[in-house]
Amino acid sequence: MKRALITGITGQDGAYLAELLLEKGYEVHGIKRRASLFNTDRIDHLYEDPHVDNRRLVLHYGDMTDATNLIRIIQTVQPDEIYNLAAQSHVQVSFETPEYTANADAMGPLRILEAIRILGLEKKTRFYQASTSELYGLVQEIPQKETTPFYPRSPYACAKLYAYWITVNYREAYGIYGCNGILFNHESPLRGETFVTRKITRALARIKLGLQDCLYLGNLSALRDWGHARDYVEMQWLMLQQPEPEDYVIATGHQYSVRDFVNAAAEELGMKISWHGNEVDETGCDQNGKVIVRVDPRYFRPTEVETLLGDPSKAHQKLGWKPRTSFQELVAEMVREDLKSAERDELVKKHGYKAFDYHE
Ligand code: NDP
Ligand code: GDR
Repeated sequence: MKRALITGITGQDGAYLAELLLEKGYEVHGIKRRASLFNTDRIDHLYEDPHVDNRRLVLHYGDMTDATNLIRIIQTVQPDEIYNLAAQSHVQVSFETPEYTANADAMGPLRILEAIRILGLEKKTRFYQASTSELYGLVQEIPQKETTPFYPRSPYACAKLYAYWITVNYREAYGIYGCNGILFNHESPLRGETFVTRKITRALARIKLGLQDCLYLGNLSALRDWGHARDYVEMQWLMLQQPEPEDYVIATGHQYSVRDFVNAAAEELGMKISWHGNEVDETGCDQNGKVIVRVDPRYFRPTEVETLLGDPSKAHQKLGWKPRTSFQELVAEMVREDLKSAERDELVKKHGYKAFDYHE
């Protein structure tokens, strides 16, 4: 039985990847941060009682900022594959916490690669690094592929740039099987609520049911290549099954604006939005002329990534990978799930309880 270690197992990708690897018969170990709440919602359906023998899902407390902890876990688990998904993954937040972001997102992968060396696992343990289309930042070529030059535009992207190159360097210097998956934005019903897609589907579902009045957004014209996380974790696994380690772009090859995403989500809910004003004071009105979307400049970034569009030809040609979920299917699934949770909140409210109502 193969053994995998996933950092960031409580995140969106971690949950989908853990599910995939368990289906494939792996013993899956995950690193989870200590928090004041359980914070395992995304993997609760996979949870196994720690008192049961022969578990195939094991969680370890750990943190990307603690090298001793990472070495000890890797020594105990002796993994065949490490998927390094843990990161402070929010671009806007990285402007507020740049040093912590560098510690977790740049030094974290270095700590794991060093642990592999210190423990003499260079020939045993394969390493996947969650690299990102944010590396392209101020884009130098459209569409972006493996050979497109990088130009990072945030502390997050700068930290991920170090992580990308240290993975390449340890591959070349020490023969470690290390790969970078350069993944473009991927979403799902498990997406964190403060990323733009989930923020939109969650808010519109709540507006539809009268639980919220307005959705506040930043740059509506930003263009992204959005895929489904379920399709993308398959590629993370495939990358580690090849005879030679290589880096791959994972994307759909299709691009939409944030405004397009709002329109598509609204349409799923039977709403139609008309847009007025310009980019700093734009509003979106429903069929009755009520403003339900507003631009709030607090969500503008000090340096923005205006456009991203990936070329996944290498993944297709070498690994036979193609995304399965279309943009419309992705939006529909996210809206469907957020409508269900809005309906739960509506019920709770009807019975006199206060429903969760936090917006960011
Ligand atoms: P999430 O933000 O959903 O998950 C991040 C995970 O990392 C969570 O489990 C989080 O734990 C954990 N984590 C954060 N900081 C630490 C730390 N210091 N120590 C240990 N664990 C930590 O991200 P996604 O699942 O969306 O993304 C997975 C990876 O892929 C990330 O590295 C991200 O940067 C990268 N990426 C994502 C893309 C996307 O579109 N989703 C695209 C390209 C790259 P907790 O639950 O406790 O917060
Ligand atoms: P991104 O995702 O920065 O691409 O990083 P996000 O969904 O945060 O932003 C996408 C685009 O939408 C614009 N935007 C807003 N963004 C947020 N979060 N909130 C808003 O209200 C809002 N309004 C407009 C942003 O300015 C941006 O242009 C994600 C993360 O998952 C990274 O970890 C990953 O590396 C990249 O995708 C690829």
